[in-house]
Amino acid sequence: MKRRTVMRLLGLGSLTALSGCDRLSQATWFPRVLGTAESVNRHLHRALGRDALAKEFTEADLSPMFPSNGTRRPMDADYQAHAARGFAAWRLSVGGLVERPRAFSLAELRALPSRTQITRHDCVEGWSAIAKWHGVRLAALLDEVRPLPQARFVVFHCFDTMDASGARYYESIDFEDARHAQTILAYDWNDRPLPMPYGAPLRLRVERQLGYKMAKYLRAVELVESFEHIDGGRGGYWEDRGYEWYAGI
Ligand SMILES: Nc1nc2c(c(=O)[nH]1)N[C@H]1C(S)=C(S)[C@@H](COP(=O)(O)O)O[C@H]1N2
Ligand SMILES: [Mo]
Repeated sequence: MKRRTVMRLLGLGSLTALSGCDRLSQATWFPRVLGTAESVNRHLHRALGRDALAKEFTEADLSPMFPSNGTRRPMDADYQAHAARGFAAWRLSVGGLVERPRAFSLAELRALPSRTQITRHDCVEGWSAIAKWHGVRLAALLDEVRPLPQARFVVFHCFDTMDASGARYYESIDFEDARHAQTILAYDWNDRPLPMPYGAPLRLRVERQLGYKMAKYLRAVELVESFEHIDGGRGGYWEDRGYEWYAGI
C-alpha cells in the first residue's frame, strides 16, 4: 500500500488538508489533536522506510506557474542589503554543536556535492506544484563542519520577520531527514538562481515533508541537542503556533 493511501485511511491526509497556514492555528483544540496524529504520522512514516525517496518527476511535469507562499520579499534591512548586492557578501553560517563552525559563500556552497531533483511541493493550504531544485546536499555540508555526537537537530534560521512581535521564520529537522538523499539547500530553481519569491539565495528542500518545513531565505544553520530554548520551543515558526513538528508526507 502506498504511504499516501495509508495516511488517507488513517484520516491524516484530511487533517493536514484542514490546517491552513494561519486561521486554525489560533484554535486551542488544534495543537492537541495534532499531538496525537503527529506521533502516529511520524512512527508510520518511519516504519514505511526511513530512506524512501519522494517521487521524482520529469521536465514535462514542471508546473507552468509555481506559487509563492508566506514571505515573498523579506523587508528586513539586512536581507535587502544583501539582495541589492546580488548576495555577494551573503554567507551561510553553520555552527552550534559542530567541531568546525564555518561561514560559506554561495560559491563555496556551489563547490560542494550537489543534487538535482524534480519534485512536488505540497502546502497545507491545499496547493501543490512541481519544480526542479538544485543545491548542496545537506549531508555534505554537515560533513564539512563535523557535528558533535550530542547534536540531534538541525535548525534553519531565516531572514524574514513574520509579525509585529519580531519573530523570524525558522525550522528544524532531525538527522534522519538531514542526511536523507533528497535533502538539499537549493540555490537554483528551474535552472536559474533561486528567485526571491522562492527563497533567494538559499532554501531548504526536505522532500518528504510539507511545504512549511522548507525554510526560505536562509541565514544560518545551527546544530542543537534540543530546540526548547529557541523562540517558542517547538522547533519552528508555525510549530510555535500549533502546527505539527513532524510533517511527513
Ligand atoms: N523563511 C520562510 N520560509 C518559508 C515560508 C515563509 O513564510 N518564510 N513559508 C513556508 C510555506 S507555508 C511554504 S508552502 C513554502 C512556500 O515556498 P514557495 O514560496 O517557494 O512556494 O515555504 C515555506 N518556507
Ligand atoms: Mo505552506
